[in-house]
Amino acid sequence: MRLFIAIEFDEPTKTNITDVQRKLETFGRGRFTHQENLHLTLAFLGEVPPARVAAVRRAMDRTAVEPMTLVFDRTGRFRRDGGDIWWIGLAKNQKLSDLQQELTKHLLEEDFALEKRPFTPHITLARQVRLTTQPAQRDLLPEPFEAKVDGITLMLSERINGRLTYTPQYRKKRAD
Ligand code: 2AM
Repeated sequence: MRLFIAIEFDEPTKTNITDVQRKLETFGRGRFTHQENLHLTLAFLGEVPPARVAAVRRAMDRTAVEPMTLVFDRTGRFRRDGGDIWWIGLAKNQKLSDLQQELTKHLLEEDFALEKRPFTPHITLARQVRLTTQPAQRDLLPEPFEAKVDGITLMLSERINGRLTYTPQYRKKRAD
């Protein structure tokens, strides 16, 4: 099973993100993330045998999810030969960094091999993007918006009839 742990968003937040996608679309072409797939990845597990799902759940259960508010305040791109990846990013958030670090620690304690690359919180808006004009930040995101974090979700990633589909496997709610 291809698994990752992510923060899901409510519908108003997804609408705010798709508004940014629609603006980006006016500058060129790309493969845009479907609205239902928009999420923020905290940990990417890759291929995991089904028998290890219980260990992932234990790691999630040991991780305290404090109430927090995310602020989306920037857009950017990762340059790629086949077309760039465009993303929306977050203002620095200590609670989010702590959450990601605590989750990572508990996953390592359960013997999951995680990549050691630094955490760059972002939501992928589109891949293989080729733009005819470069937008200014204010063209895509005229003003920041916020989202509350409700919990963390273990997601299964698979292709169903050629469509990338994420299916929640387990949710750990935030502490109240
Ligand atoms: P991306 O959007 O930047 O590609 C499901 O694939 C989720 O896991 C996506 O959020 C994706 O981030 C992330 N992901 C995929 N491969 C990853 C990797 N090797 N390391 C970290 N995150 C990864």
